Amino acid sequence: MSRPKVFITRPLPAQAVERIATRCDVKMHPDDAPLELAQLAEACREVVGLLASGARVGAEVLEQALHLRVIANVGVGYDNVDVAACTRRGIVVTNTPGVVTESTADLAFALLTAVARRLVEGDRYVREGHWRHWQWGLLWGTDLQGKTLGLYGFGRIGQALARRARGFSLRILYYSTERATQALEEELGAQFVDRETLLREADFLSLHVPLTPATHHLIGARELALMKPTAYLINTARGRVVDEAALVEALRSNEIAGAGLDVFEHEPHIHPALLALPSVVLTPHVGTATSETRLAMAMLAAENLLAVLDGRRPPNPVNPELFA
Ligand code: 8YV
Repeated sequence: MSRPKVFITRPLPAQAVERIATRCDVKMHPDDAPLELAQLAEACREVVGLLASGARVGAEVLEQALHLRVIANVGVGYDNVDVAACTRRGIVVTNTPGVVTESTADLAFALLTAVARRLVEGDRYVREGHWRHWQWGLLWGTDLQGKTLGLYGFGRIGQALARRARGFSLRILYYSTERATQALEEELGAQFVDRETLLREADFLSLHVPLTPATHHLIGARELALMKPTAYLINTARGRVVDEAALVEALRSNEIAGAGLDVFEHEPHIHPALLALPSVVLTPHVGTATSETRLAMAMLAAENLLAVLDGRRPPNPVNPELFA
């Protein structure tokens, strides 16, 4: 019997590729860069399995991928895949929850401390040779102790951020469409509040929701206007959850104090005003970019892919209705 054909959209760790290659014929895009749509569609024509990392898999690709049985997305967010179309076609889509949690929460907390203590401004000040003598009034930031962290979304990553924040004596509020159990709220010292209270009371508002039609521009002019003028927005979720033009306006007019952003509305394009604002810390979508996490993501995606090709239920299906 011929071995199943699999395509991998960018070079992934050898361990994961070798694991798949034990059972499948593997082709892999050799560059750590996105494929053109037509290239991806062409590459998917004969395959039954696709390991998608940072690749947009929409109608154009699916139309040509007539043999495809599984798309194993290397990432927890799967807004890059047209899941509804896959479900209609019986194509299983999987993601990699769990393994991304701690590194993403680490980055969210790093952005939080970076904006609070003006880390990047300080670094630039030193490198550019402005430091002549110690100054009492130089680069004052804000304490974390006693401040309020507002978590918009309270899934795995939001909860992991709450764990970190506890150690820094932040007060923790959260809003989520689903309220956590009392036991978890007590364990994390997190209080459930309504959306408006969260926006009004947060000194640091951190976003932890997936991108869906319901969360597109969840944070816009109205929400930003409710926030404190001393508050910071932290986004390690998805750029399109925030109306970036409204954010720029809010920052320019001092409606909020600053932002720590790892994701952007039109990545890799960033609104030019954000680049010019010293109160904003920017990173290039690196929430999961650690050697440990990226390996774990690739291995989990490989397990998901192989499970489907073996006719088993994968650990992380995002369209589980296909197994009902
Ligand atoms: C990936 C991510 O970098 O897990 C996610 O949802 O955003 C990141 O881990 C992204 O999915 C690109 O592959």
